[in-house]
Amino acid sequence: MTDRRTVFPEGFLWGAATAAYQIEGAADEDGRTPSIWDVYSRTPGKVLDGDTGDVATDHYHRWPEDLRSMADLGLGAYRFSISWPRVLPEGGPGLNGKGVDFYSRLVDGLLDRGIAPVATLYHWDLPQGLEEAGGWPARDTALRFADYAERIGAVLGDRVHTWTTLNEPWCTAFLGYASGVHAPGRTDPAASLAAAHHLNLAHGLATRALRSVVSPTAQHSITLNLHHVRGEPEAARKIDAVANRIFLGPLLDGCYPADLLADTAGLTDWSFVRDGDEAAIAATPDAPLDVLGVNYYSPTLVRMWNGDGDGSRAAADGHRQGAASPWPGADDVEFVRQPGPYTEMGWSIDATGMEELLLRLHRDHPGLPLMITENGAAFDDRVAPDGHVHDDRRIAYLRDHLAAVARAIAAGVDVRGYFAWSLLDNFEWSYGYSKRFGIIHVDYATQRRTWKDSALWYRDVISANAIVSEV
Ligand code: PNW
Repeated sequence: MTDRRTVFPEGFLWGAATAAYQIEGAADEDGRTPSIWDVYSRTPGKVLDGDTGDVATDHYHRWPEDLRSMADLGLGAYRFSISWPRVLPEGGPGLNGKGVDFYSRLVDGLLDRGIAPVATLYHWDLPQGLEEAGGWPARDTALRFADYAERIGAVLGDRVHTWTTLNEPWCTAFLGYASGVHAPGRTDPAASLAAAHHLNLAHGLATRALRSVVSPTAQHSITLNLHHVRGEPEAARKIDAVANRIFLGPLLDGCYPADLLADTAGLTDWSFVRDGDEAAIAATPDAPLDVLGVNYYSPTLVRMWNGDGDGSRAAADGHRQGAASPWPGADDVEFVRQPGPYTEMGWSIDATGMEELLLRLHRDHPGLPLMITENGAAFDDRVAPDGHVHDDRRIAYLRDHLAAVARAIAAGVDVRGYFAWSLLDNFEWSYGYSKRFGIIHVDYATQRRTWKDSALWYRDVISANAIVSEV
């Protein structure tokens, strides 16, 4: 038997990702004040089974054990997020020492083990008070975010390898303010478009504020959940506009796409975009986007609504049935159920979508370094009687998607790294603890961690810097 190896470039960054509210718990400890997710998850009927992030995986207390797992996996990088209301509690005088210490110890622990800290400033946990003052549809939230970025940058900026301003602003704007299946649960399409703009502005202001205080060698980024859209050209164009180009346009081309403005003209006149905003958002030579983070799980298939389809009109695969649409301006687009196999989320498994997405980004934005900041799958994992978790389908998913990354790299796309979502099973937002994305299993009754077979497999990939298959 011989080995066939798909080798990755030297220095390719192998990582795993998490987010603060999904793993930390300790929701009311050491001065942390509520975020919109605390309020939303504690509201009956919002999250499956009434689950909340109050305890989650208790990572706030168990981080030394989790750090040992990261080291044993051989991770080159760890992507985590900083909880805004933990480090800047509501009504406080400024930075909360205890909250900052938690991240400071984590960062030092990562560096001691040779793991690069990749910090995201916003993975959806807006301080509740800022929501009550208007939330992301209000311009002031962007200014407050830049202030938060500058303060935390000033204390961690000498040690963090990569700064990511926002995780998936599409989810924040459209699941949070249009379909309402994420916190804060508002269903106002016009407000969701204002939120998208203020998220873009928040990125632009914060990334510049950060640059003024952090190490000049730090990398700066944003992470988008770009949709790889297939199907009828007009339907695909509309979804591409309101899913992808609403963020890529101002960031990389310096303006919002004209077709997006036309598609949404019945909802808003976009007067929340003020003179100078697009320049404040755009990546420029003095404030470049050093790397674009891309989260990919599944492709999207669309067609124009004809009234009798079996797909769900303006509600994507895997979205809660009966919820409002997260697609302002695209009510006439229908989302078509795709061929299986599917993950436990109901998301179609198709690695070619990731390869095509990477090629498209390379074509549209040549020279832009990319990083897969999330990729993974939820399956119904159980600890077997032999004490192991035999998650062969996750291994196949990760292997096929890594092979897709390797093909894109071979075709000339500059992909710098890959982060598995997620290091640990965790609080999967409106699905609570019912969906397990981890490569490490968590028994929530005991908080016991068990490496799944996929973690053992990933450790071998990392140490070989290659996918090895027996042929
Ligand atoms: C991402 N959608 O969320 C997030 O960054 C993670 O926090 C999350 O756990 C992971 O993917 C798995 O869901 C998404 O409905 C949530 O299109 C929803 C969607 C996309 C991404």
